[in-house]
Amino acid sequence: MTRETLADTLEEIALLLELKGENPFKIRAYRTGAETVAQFPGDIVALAREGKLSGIKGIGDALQQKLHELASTGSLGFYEKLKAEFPPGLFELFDLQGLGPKKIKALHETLGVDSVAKLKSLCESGEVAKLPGFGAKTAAKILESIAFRESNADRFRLGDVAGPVEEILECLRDHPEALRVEAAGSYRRSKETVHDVDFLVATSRPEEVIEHFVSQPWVSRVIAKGPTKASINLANGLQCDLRAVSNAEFACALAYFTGSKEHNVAMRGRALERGYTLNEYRLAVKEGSEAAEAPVFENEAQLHRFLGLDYIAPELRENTGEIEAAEEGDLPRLIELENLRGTFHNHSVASDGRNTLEEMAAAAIEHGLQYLGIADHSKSSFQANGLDETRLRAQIAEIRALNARYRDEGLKFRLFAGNEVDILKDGSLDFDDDLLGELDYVVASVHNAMSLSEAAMTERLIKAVSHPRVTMLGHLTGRLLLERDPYAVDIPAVIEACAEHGTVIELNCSPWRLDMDWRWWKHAVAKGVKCAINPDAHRTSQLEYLAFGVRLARKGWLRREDVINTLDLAAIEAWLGLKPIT
Ligand code: DGT
Ligand code: CA
Ligand code: ZN
Repeated sequence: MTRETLADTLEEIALLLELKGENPFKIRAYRTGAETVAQFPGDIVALAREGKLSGIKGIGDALQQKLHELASTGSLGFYEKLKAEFPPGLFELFDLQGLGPKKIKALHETLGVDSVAKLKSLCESGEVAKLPGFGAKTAAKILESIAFRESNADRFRLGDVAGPVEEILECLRDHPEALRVEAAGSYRRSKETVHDVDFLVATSRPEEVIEHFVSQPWVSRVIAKGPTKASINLANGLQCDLRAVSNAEFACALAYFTGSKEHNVAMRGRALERGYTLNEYRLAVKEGSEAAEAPVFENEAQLHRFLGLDYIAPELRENTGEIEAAEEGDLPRLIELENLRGTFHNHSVASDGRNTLEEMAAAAIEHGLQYLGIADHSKSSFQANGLDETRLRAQIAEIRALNARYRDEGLKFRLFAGNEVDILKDGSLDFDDDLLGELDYVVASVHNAMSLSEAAMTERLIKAVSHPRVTMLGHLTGRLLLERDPYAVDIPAVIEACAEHGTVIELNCSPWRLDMDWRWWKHAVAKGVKCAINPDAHRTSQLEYLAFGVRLARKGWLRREDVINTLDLAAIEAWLGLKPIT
């Protein structure tokens, strides 16, 4: 049980009570409770477990009971009962962009909307447009977000599949007849979204491993099962395929099923030029060719070498120049998670984060980081509880005091006082230059007015990244994977401006964003732009997002030296123009 689960549960209860039309005071009590739990300076989970919450302002008697039950048993009867009062389809509506609890409540009560399918047909028939507070424009917007959802219905974010995939890998590797097990396909290539996951096992007893695979508790449906392969669905709809091959076939099979298709086609062509055929099982001498017998490859590196190539990391296999580079010995040495020394874009309870500065710092230290940049929202992001000048100055002071304490404790760790400053519609920043100058660094991001024309948006971003106080540009395109398209913007022009002004571009590691897109990094680096790999963590556990960022950075051909937060504390202080804390 974590602080986040406690707070999230209270918040969800508030939402459901709102849908039920309960008394606003009761609803507010849950919201306040959620906030209090999130921001409480001590170990709130232990206090809840031990039933010692009395006297904490913001948590009334009724909530104390519920928090105690949740923390000590892991579930809450009241919450489960409440959820069961609603049709399960209703919860799908929460995922639609631009539909808040108030609108959902109105739709549910007046038109009986209890699923996305029903909402769609009522939008199409014009019923929704007639509702007070909706109108034709809103109905059209809803249809748009439903269409967007449908067009992505069969894709999954990397962040949503990574957990299950690692669990399945572990389970397959546990089988005594499984000699080698890997996940291949787009997952192994670290695509930001995947359609399905392709597992591969080397074994001499395929039936046994296949049986093991299809009989796990997480299998919600067996789509197909044969002697050497099987396909299943997980509860969330993700399809997982398992193929069994012999140990001798494993290297070629792994190369084939990792793809991409375009990469495979080029590799097959290369084999043919040398007198060999290459398929999903082996490299073989082409009929009529004089070429020497091909060996059995133990791993992909041997196969690549045999074809006259350096080993090509899976992330690079998109046929975008990796084969040519491997031939020339020109492949980049890709960045690794262990190379990161700190990170810059993180939130705290001061804006919309879940953890205090101290908790965030402790988590960063646990991750082996030497510095953590705090970049809470600025005042215009009022929906995210953005900080105004007074609160930001107080936070800067709080960070300075914490740093003094870390120094006194002999810790080699520093919090940097930054801010995620809103880029206003005209490209100006949310704070004046004096305040920006008091910060250690500045992340500038767009959070509103996203439907500007491409020309206006490009001008807006160029103006922001040209500002001398802006250190880095946050989530360049504003996309939310499978949810919201990137806004229209001329990316090369923005990269050009960043290069000219020495502004870093963020690779936002949130699995919803992974923005700037991996396809642009090679170009950005060629222009001399540096990358910052930032988790945009809103809670301590989200520092884990760094791993996704590194996967996508590798996909973008980034090396250690291209990423600014691989610099150690002393080097980054120098780079930011800051004096060490002594
Ligand atoms: P996904 O699942 O759409 O996210 O993307 P992938 O790349 O995982 O594609 P998938 O699952 O259809 O196939 C896995 C790999 O198998 C793919 O990356 C390359 C290989 N493959 C599949 N079909 C073909 C094909 O027609 N030709 C060649 N050369 N390779 C293929
Ligand atoms: Ca796949
Ligand atoms: Zn942001």
